[in-house]
Amino acid sequence: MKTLTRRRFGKTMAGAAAAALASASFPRIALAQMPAASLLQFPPNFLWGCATAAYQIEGAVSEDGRKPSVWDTFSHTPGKTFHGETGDVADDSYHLYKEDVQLLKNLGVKVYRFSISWSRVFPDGTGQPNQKGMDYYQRVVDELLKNNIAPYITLFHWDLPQALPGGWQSRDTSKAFGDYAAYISKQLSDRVGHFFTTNEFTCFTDIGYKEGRFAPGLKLPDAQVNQIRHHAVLAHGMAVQAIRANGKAGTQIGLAENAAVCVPVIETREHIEAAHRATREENAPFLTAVLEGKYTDGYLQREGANAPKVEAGDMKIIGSPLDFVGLNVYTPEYVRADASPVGYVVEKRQASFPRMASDWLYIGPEVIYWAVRNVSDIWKPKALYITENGCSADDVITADGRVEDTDRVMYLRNHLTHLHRAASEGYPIKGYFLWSLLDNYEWADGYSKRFGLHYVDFKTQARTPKLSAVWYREVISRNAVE
Ligand code: PNW
Repeated sequence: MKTLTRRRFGKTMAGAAAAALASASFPRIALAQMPAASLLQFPPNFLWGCATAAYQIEGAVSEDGRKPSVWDTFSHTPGKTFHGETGDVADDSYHLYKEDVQLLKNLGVKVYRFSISWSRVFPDGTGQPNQKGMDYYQRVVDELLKNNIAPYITLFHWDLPQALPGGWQSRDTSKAFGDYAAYISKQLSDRVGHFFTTNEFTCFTDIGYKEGRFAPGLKLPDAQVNQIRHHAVLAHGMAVQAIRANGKAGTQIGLAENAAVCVPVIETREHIEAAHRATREENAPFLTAVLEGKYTDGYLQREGANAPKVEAGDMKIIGSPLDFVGLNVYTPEYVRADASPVGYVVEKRQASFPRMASDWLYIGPEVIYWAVRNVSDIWKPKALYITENGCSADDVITADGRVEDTDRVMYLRNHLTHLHRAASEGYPIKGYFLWSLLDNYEWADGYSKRFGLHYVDFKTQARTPKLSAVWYREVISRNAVE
């Protein structure tokens, strides 16, 4: 009964959201009035999009045969998340997905990145697929295609099936991930052209198994953490091979990684070279391993006896060639050249360094330029996407339903200005996925941090476009940032 009410209300409100977006309350300036030269034009066919993830938006955690993931278990463990909040309902996108596709359509995006909940499709992680779970993603894909939005699918955005013994501590999980990837690519690659294997290695390895702030909430010693990291990159590689073997020919495969982005303190040759060295070393267990098919000598020396145990053939699997690299870009690391053996130093952040509403979200818009440039210069990927960028803000909704998030617009505008620089210098940047389409379950921060272009009232599920949604629609329609 409660769900029905919420659903009906949500439906009405998605219509209302479209009306608000189109209404005179945010007057549009006629494009003819804008001197074209004042706009930073993106390349033709640049792909503008939004991103979300399953556990953060779907809710319906025990519907149609879904079984728990480690995030269900973790969020239901007292003391682990803000006010004990869980993803049980989240944005109820499991039921409201059609309305959410309309939000995307109203923005004018061409691409949408979302993730599949592994335990919806394989409730036990392996074994028999759950048809009803798979049907949901078929419906989402159909709805997107009907609205001319290309689906870009993430296979794993942290919600590991709880049933898998040992989680990422077990090498069998890597194999299970490959099998799951094979099944999904068989089911969807006729209509889905792009797959991301994993999202952000550190967040489900280090933060989950070493710091304990994310699921499964463990604090294991370094040797075990390094082995977990190895299983994670191995899983990625196994999935790449599984999709190549089972997906339609030409399916594009990559990953979405929040690589450490090393920004040279000053744009001079010595600091740029230091930033390149730092990029390889700071990402050694993850992106560097994936793009080079080996662990750096520096990483192996630093870890010594704690280094991962690598079986014959693993590194080749991990280094399987990719069609593109996806980068989730948030916070810069400022790097300077140094005479030490590694040849660089990562600067400490001053207390006054500006940040957005999440305490880790420091603002340095040039981060997005250097993310693209460092990765391109070092590894020369065929194509790059920004798979996430965006920010939390202390949004306030007025009585008449307006969210004037000028701080988020400032954040986004500045980042896109620096992304424009990367595109205009010829780096192969194909698209940008803004995090996020709508406010959602922000992991351990629960619902206390809002990243959406649409404000969500979590009691009613009403979605309201913020000023940033109106702004992003302008960016997309002009293919330019001001
Ligand atoms: C990413 N940090 O997570 C994730 O891919 C999203 O699911 C998430 O909602 C978004 O960014 C915003 O947080 C991160 O502590 C979470 O540095 C934490 C950190 C970085 C990224």
